[in-house]
Amino acid sequence: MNKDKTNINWFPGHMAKTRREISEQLKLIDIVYEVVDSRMPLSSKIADIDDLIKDKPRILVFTKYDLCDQKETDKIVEYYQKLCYDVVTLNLMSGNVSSLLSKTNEIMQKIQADRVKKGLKERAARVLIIGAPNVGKSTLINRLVGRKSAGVGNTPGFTKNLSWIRVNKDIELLDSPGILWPKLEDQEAAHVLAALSSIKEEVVNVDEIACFILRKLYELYPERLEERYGIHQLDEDFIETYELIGKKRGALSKGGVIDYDKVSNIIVKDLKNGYFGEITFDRLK
Ligand SMILES: Nc1nc2c(ncn2[C@@H]2O[C@H](COP(=O)(O)OP(=O)(O)O)[C@@H](O)[C@H]2O)c(=O)[nH]1
Ligand SMILES: [Mg+2]
Repeated sequence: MNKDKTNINWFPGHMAKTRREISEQLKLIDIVYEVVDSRMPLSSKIADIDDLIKDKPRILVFTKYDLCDQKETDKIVEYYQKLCYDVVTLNLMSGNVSSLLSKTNEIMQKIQADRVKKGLKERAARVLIIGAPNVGKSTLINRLVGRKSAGVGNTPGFTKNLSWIRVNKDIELLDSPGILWPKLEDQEAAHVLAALSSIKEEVVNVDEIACFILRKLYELYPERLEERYGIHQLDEDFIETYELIGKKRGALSKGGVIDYDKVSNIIVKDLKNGYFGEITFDRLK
C-alpha cells in the first residue's frame, strides 16, 4: 500500500480567463457571496480571492452546515467574524436562506444611502456567487430563486451579455456563478478537497485518498473509526487496517483474499455518504 502522499496538481487552464471575467463582472456587482463548504471552510476557500474582489462587500456563505461538526466549524466562523467578515451558515437541504437575505439587505442599506447621496436612484442589490466546484453554488442559486428562474434582463457592453435572475424585489443574482479553485499548492488542503469530493475522481488516486481519510479520521474522530470499522489503531503501511475493514465489510475477491481496491472504494464512499457522522476536516493552525 502506498502511504505517501503524491502531489495533487490539478489546475485548469481557464483559471486566468475566469478571473478576468469575474473582475469585469465585479464592476456591476454590489455584493459577492463567497461560498465555502462547512466541512472544510479553509481548504475550500478560493486562492487569492481578496486580490480579485478587493473591497467589494462580501458575505462568506458556509454551505452544508448540516453535514459539519458544528463545534469545530463554529470556531472557524468566529475566526472570520473577528476578521470583520460577514458570515452566514446554511443548510441548503432545508431551503431556508432568510439569514442570507437579511444580511444582504443590511449591507445594501449602506450602499443605497451612498447612491442617494450621489444623486442616484435606489435599485435592487446585484449579487455574484463565487466558489470552488461542488461547494453548493447551484443549489444556493436554486434555493434563492425558487421557481422564478427567468432572466430579468441583460447588461450589454461585455464580451457576453450578463443575465440577471430576480430573487425578490430587493435582490438580483447574476445567473451563472464564478467557479474558481482553492490553493492546491497546499497539499493538505488538496487532499481534504479530494476526500470531500471537490476534485474530480479521475485526477486523484483512490487508494491515496482512502488512506488520507483513515489518517484524518484517526487524528480527529478516532471513535467514529472504531464504531464503523472496529479499528482502534492504524498500522504503518495500512495492510492490517485494510484486512480488518475488508473482513468486516466483506470486501473479498475470488479465493477469499481481501480486495484492496474494494476497501479503498468503501472508505471513500462511506465518507461521501455521511457514515462517519458530522465531520469537519479543517482546523485553524
Ligand atoms: N447536505 C447538504 N448538501 C448540500 C448542501 N448544499 C449543497 N449540497 C450538495 O452538494 C452537492 C454539490 O452542490 P452543487 O450546488 O452542485 O455545487 P456547485 O458545484 O458549487 O454548483 C450536491 O449534491 C448538493 O445537493 C447543503 O447545505 N447540505
Ligand atoms: Mg454548479
